[in-house]
Parts: sequence; structure tokens; C-alpha cells
Amino acid sequence: MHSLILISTILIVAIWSCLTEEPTKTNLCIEKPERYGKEGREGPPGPKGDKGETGRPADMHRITELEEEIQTLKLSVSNLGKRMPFTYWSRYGQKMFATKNDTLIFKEGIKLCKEANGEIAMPVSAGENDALWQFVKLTGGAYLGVNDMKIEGQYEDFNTGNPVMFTNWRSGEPNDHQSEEDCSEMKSDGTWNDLWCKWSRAIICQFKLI
Ligand code: MMA
Ligand code: CA
Ligand code: CA
Repeated sequence: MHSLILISTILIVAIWSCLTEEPTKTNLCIEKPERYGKEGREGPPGPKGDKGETGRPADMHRITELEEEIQTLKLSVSNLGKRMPFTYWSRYGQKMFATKNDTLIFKEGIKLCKEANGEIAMPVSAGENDALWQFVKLTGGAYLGVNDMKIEGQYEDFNTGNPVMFTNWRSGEPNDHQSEEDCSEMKSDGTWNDLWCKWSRAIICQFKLI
């Protein structure tokens, strides 16, 4: 009986010293991992998880709407880039007039406006003519879209190919001076004159907002 109590006591002390580990660790203790040992290497990847829930069906109508919106934004950004060289801007209604203040022959002016995804200035009302005139006061004589290149005496809008409805010819104009004037300009007083297409004039482009 006494020896049983003794053995039990020894075992309890041994187990207790193993659990507390320090400082009375005996060689009876089962080997345990070090408390501050280095981290082991990463194990192999686990098995594949369960399939997720089925997503909501794609809203094709919304996607189409967004695609259209992206196209519009792309065009705006592209136009902004192309129009950066234009230094002077003026807005009238749904039309913007802009110039880089360079003088070019008619053909080159058309090219310049086209490259910026715009058109050569062509006022279609007294209001637009006035707005453009404010610009021409600064730039000097500027080309207009109106021309009679196709048929002498039949004045068309270069941008649309349609006959012009609104005109503001200076008195005595258009006179087709020396039978070679098929382009036209706005003079510094806001009136129009037909002139030779090879003269250099200020180039004002127009950009429609809608
Ligand atoms: C005159 C007049 C115009 C013509 C220009 C050409 C100065 O104005 O005849 O109609 O277009 O000359 O230089
Ligand atoms: Ca003419
Ligand atoms: Ca003339």
C-alpha cells in the first residue's frame, strides 16, 4: 500500500514537471515541439472546394447601354486630344467655333478642321454669323464653307453639299472677280466676300455639340 502511494506520487511529480517543462525537465517527458521553433515549410495545396452558387444572369440590355456609353466617351476623349491645338474657342447655341489662329488656303483649312473631327465654319443664322464675327474681329478675314465650285453662281455649304439658305454678302458680292472666285470669306466687318481659293485666310472650325 505504501509503495503504491510512493509510485503514484513519483508519477504525479514526473507528469507535472513534464507539463511545466522548466526548469525540472526529466528524461521521462515525451518529446514535444519546441515552443519557439522555426516555422515549417508550406504544405501541399488542399483539395478543390465545392462549386459556388450560380451567378445572376448577365443583363444584356445594360451591357449594350454601357458599351454605347463607352463608345461615346472614347469619341469625346479622342476629340479632346485632336482639338487641343485650338487656342481660341467660342460657343453659340449647339455650335463651337475654334481656331489655332493660322492662315491657310481653303483646301488646307478643310483638312485642318477635318483632322479635328470638325468642319469649316459656316454660319446658318444671323446669331451664328454674329458669334463668328466676334472671332473674325480678332483673326482677320476667315474662310467660310460657302462656295460655288461645282456650278458658278450656285452657292453651297461645303460641309453638307446643300444650297445655302442664310447669307450675309457684302453689297456688290459675290462678284466672281476675274471669273476665279469660288470660295468665300468673312471680312472683319462680318460681311461675306467671294474670293480665290488659293488666298491664305484665317481658319475657323466648327464643332457641333449634338
Ligand atoms: C476686291 C473685290 C472683291 C474681290 C477682291 C479680290 C478687295 O476686294 O473685287 O470682290 O474678291 O478684290 O482680291
Ligand atoms: Ca464663283
Ligand atoms: Ca469677290
